[in-house]
Amino acid sequence: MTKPLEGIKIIDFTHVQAGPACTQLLAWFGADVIKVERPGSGDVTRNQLRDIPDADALYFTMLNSNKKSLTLDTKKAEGKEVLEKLIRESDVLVENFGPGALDRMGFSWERLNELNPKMIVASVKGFSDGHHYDDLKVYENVAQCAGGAASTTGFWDGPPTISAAALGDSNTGMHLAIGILTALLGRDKTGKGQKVAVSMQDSVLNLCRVKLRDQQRLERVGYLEEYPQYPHGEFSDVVPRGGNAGGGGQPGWVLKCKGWETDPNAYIYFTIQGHAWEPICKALGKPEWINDPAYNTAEARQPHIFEIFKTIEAWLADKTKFEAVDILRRFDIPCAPVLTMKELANDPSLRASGTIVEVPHKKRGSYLTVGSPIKFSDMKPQVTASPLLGEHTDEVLAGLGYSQQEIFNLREVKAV
Ligand code: CAO
Repeated sequence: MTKPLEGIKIIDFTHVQAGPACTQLLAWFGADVIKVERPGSGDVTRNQLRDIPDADALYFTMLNSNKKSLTLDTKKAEGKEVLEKLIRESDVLVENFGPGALDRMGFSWERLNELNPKMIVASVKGFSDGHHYDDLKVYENVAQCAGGAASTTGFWDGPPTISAAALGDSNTGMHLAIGILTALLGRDKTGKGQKVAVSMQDSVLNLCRVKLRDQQRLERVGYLEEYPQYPHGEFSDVVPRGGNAGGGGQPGWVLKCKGWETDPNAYIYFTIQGHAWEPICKALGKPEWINDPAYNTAEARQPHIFEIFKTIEAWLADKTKFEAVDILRRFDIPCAPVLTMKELANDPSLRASGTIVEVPHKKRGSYLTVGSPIKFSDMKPQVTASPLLGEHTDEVLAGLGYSQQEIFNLREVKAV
């Protein structure tokens, strides 16, 4: 089956998570992704948090599947020459080095555009160009703080909190992938490449847009009725942390199920969606609440929402999270068990859909990874193992026209 991105050649000058997540996605969809890595060491994540001595760490393998690896010292003249050849033949270069690193290497946007005017140059940085923090190096949690996620996550009586989801890293990579695909479509029309830049701060903020909504509502009316602070608590002039409250106008909370005393994940998320009030009352065995004016509108429920949640918890006390959801789904109530990574790893539905996949690897044996979360009717992305360091160096160099002797010479000077 022909994959949609087949024929698109990508120089993957990325490392750690934000950039690699982007290029991995493009590789799944058929692009020829050549990861350029420093000889001898490669992407730092190959060594980070290793669970098997001498084998690439899962951090690396789970973000670099379906790629080729070319080792190249791009600070050496011989390495630069190879990179220039590759640039002339490629469609996209993706990088997420610290600010200014590519310029210092001699590959500014102007130079890249001169070498290949059709090439799309895609970058991730912590902050956007011209931002007063644009000289900063940034990792995930820094971005979550800078993008508004941390100040609005957690409980009101605790500190700002970081989400486990990679809002700063992989999320930024997904934004970049959209930018690259858009620029490729643009190139079809204009014949020209362009620079695509995404900052981690902007990408986090994009996912926090409902909190910016709340800031403006707060400034206008002085309170936010869907937050637990309403109506009994106090509001300041900034959006508070709302614990596990539902952010979209449907009250919700994480509720205890059978076994919560010993199992830290024996919980469900329960949402009281307006139109589901009647089925909720029926499910809970509380038909008298259906038409009671103290309960039958969202506004009426809010002052005693935690009393309602307590009643639901009493109903949940003899049900596991799975039993509870099996009952509630019959009443069309939006809810889900709080699933652990172990449960997700073994979930038969996720295995069947290709969202959790087992990938054979030359050195590690097989490992689990998250496959494409995007499903197509005409294509099922196949996940293949991440490359060993430099595994495709000879192949890529030969493809660029280098002879065996020239490749040997490049090795002699440690350029590859
Ligand atoms: N050959 C020779 N040199 C190479 C090379 C190669 N193949 N690949 C990289 N390098 C060099 C770069 O030229 C740069 O050198 P100089 O600093 O001397 O110019 C250096 O290696 C890499 O620098 P860096 O700033 O990218 O790396 P770091 O470990 O100091 O910082 C990070 C890491 C992630 C904080 C930084 O890259 C960054 O802020 N990136 C942008 C934001 C981002 O993507 N962050 C998310 C990372 S995922 O959590």
